[in-house]
Amino acid sequence: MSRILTVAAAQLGPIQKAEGRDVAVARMVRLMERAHARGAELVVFPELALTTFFPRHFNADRAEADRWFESAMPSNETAPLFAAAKRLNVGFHLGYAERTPEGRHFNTAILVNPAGQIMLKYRKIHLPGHAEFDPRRAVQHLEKRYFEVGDLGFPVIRAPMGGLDGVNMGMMICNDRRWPEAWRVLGLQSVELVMVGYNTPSLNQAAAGFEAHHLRVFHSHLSVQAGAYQNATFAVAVAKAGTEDGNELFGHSIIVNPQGEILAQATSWDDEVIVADCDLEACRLGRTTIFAFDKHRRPEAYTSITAQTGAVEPPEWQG
Ligand code: CDT
Repeated sequence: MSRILTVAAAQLGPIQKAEGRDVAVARMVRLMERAHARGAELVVFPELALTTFFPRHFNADRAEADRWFESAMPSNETAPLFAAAKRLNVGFHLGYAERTPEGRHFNTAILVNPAGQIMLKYRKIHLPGHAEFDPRRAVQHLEKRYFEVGDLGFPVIRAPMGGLDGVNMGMMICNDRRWPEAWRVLGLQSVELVMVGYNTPSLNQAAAGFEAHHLRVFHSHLSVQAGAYQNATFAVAVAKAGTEDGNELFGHSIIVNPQGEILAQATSWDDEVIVADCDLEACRLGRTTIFAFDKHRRPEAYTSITAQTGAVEPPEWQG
């Protein structure tokens, strides 16, 4: 019997540095309405969806960056999102910069049900970039300066969503999608839908070697499609897109099925809704055959994955 959840990826066009949360939230409410009109029961927004991607901007005084963070969720500024979810009877996923009451800082995502309850929170674990100003880079990527490494693991929750009594839902954020370990930890919790928001520049600014431009989107899709296939799950990968503060972010948001096929893809670099009917029963084939983890995994051969961080050199052949 099919279990269909209609899911929307609500891609956001650029949010400029000077634009307030009110501008972003109004656009997001409009996207929620458009998604609802197309039958969506769950709307997925990108990473750091309320502001510009501020880690590209250096603040010598770390505290000055606090203006990009949310100390409360919901707040007066984000309350319209929760109200729209209630009015339209849709759930939503939101990425934002979180400042805790203790003054800790995280790159965070939440899953909210139509009643406005936060059902799941994730704090980004694989923080890319650097902590200090890098003069070699044309554009900074200071996630390691502004955020702590997430402390919630990769959580999955089973909860009602849309017309379904229980959906196994998990989250990761942007750079996490490139790490198979993140996907597998979600897979080991029988995830059926992975939500991942991203802000990915169209150009590699690391100035550490040549990377052909077209490979940027390819690597993003490759990672999401492989992660979905190898863990027998649906995945929704949602971008912030377009030219933000003079820097281009690629869009190409996608919804992927457990075979790794793209069901829907955004084509603009602006606000855009894509929708797909996800029959969660389709997760069963992979997880009962080639990726039946309980039958085929060999954790005793994987110990280096948790015991070591960097790669070591192999022994030399003594022929
Ligand atoms: N936001 C984010 O994680 N972006 C990274 C780009 C890293 S470039 C230093 C990504 O993996 O897409």
